[in-house]
Amino acid sequence: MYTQAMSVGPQDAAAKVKSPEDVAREAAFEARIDAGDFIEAKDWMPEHYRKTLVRQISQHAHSEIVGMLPEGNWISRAPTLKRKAILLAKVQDEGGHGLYLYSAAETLGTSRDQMLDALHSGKAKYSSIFNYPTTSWADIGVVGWLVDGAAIMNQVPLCRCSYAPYARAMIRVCREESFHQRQGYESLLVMMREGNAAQKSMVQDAVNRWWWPSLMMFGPADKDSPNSEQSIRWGIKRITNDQLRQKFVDATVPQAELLGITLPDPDLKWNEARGEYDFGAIDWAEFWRVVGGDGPCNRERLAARVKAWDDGAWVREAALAHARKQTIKKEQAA
Ligand code: FAQ
Repeated sequence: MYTQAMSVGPQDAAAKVKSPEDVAREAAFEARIDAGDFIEAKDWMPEHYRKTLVRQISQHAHSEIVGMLPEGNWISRAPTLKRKAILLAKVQDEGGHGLYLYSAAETLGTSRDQMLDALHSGKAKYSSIFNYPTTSWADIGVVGWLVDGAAIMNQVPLCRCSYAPYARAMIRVCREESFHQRQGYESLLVMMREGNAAQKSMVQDAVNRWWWPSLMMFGPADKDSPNSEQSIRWGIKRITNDQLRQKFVDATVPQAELLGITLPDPDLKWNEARGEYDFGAIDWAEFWRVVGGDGPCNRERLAARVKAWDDGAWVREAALAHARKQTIKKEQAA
């Protein structure tokens, strides 16, 4: 007997026919998820679970790699040796995060070349936030404070993602992101407490430009998020986009007060009844425009990644030739 399966996703309108074995395997999988089990790479999993993870983890990896560009822009212009060393280490950490995440995605059967092809051809997404320019040194502090702050808020729950290789990668990523957030905040504190009027206004200007894009990082409102319901059901995402955004606002407002800057939202106010901050409407048209490829730096970011890939071809070829030579040597010695 064959059963009609439920739709496998928003994009797969046509129902697929499943064998009785698949139905039984899927029921066992769902029972494991309900019991809070973690899924390993060798375990059976529904195709849509696999695809959802490859999509999310590879987009996350791309975000880390593309995210190196706005900050890399300031390495040669950092104001002191100390700030330069911190920024260098941070950008290098982001590269490392990309590599752990590509490795986690590869355990699902998609090769790194396939993922990078999707990035370079513009098929794959990466976080909207990295399509905004870093126009002053204060942007670097604000990226650490707000962008890494939003990233941690989103990523701590991913340490409990039901797919174990992703969850394990996220533990290390979160430890490093938390250092990143603190160094950003500390550099802003120094500018606000010891800086002159021009430096303070540079911080305020950076906050004005980065606040709303940071709130957009959490993704569309829950009602407009096609993937959330299934991802929450499967324990891939543990907390919804809107809940995480609210937690971020609630955590960030007191930090802004301590810094002595104003967040650019006239509707931002404490709601005593709900025990959280109310905040103004997000410009979702801007968000979708940037996600769709028409943000301030989309073309520049993609071109930089494609160029880096092309320029690195000789390194990959040399590494492969070396690996081949080592294998031949080992075979001859055996
Ligand atoms: N930008 O149904 P949902 C970092 C897309 S790492 C672009 O809600 P989902 C570290 C989404 O992909 C920052 N696209 O989707 C760092 C989907 O399109 P698709 C990255 C976005 O997956 C700091 C569609 O909209 N973090 O910052 C965005 O359930 C400093 C519908 O959305 C991660 O990737 C967006 N902001 O939830 C590095 C964390 N939001 O794929 C350097 C892992 C949504 O169906 C310097 N990812 N979309 O065509 C996640 O938690 C989730 O994937 C969400 C989106 C929450 C991002």
